[in-house]
Amino acid sequence: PNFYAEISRASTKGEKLLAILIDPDKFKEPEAGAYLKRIPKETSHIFVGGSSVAKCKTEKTVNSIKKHTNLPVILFPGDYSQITETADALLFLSLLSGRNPEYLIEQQIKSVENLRNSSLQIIPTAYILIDGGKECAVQRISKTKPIPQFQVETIVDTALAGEFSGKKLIYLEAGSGADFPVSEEIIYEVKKAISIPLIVGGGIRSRVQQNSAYKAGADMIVMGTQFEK
Ligand code: 1GP
Repeated sequence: PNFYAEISRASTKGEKLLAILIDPDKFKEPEAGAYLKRIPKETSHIFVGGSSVAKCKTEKTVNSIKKHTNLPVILFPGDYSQITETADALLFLSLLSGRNPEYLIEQQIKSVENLRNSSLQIIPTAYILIDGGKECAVQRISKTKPIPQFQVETIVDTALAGEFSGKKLIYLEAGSGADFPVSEEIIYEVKKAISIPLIVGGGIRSRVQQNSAYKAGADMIVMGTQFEK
């Protein structure tokens, strides 16, 4: 299946998607079955990735997830070493909110060796880090600043610049474990401006937060921390 086409179709029809994020660094193989049984039944995708993951751990995690679920497994890598062929697709991220060339293009170039002969579906994704109230791992590792939530216009312009550059998805990220998620106003304004699917994640812990992000215009929500607990 073409995983991007499926996301895009859902977005056009107004169907809401839910991705559960699994960090290979925190993943425990013996608990995989029980964990995957407990995720919400409307889960549409499993995202796998983290900010600092030991080599090979991603592949082991993907393999073990695939033993327990048929949901598509999409890589959401913190760096190029987290790319593994055993997943279904790859969010090919560019951190457009930041001004660190390492996460704008260097990591992408380093990944080419692994992707050249790969059958992984590559989905160009504009990754936009927005202030979630505290320093998050993305900020720490990428050494970039998130965009403050009041700078709505900058966020919208960054998302549109991503779309104009050929990105197929916009991902608004408040950071894993954020104190507060991306505001409804930001989601609404970005969704209104773009014509590609919108992913929102970071600090979403409740049904109420989930539903308000959907209502504001998110096509897909990513939840990690809530289910790690
Ligand atoms: C982080 O958007 C994801 O990259 C999910 O964040 O862990 O806060 O759910 P949480």
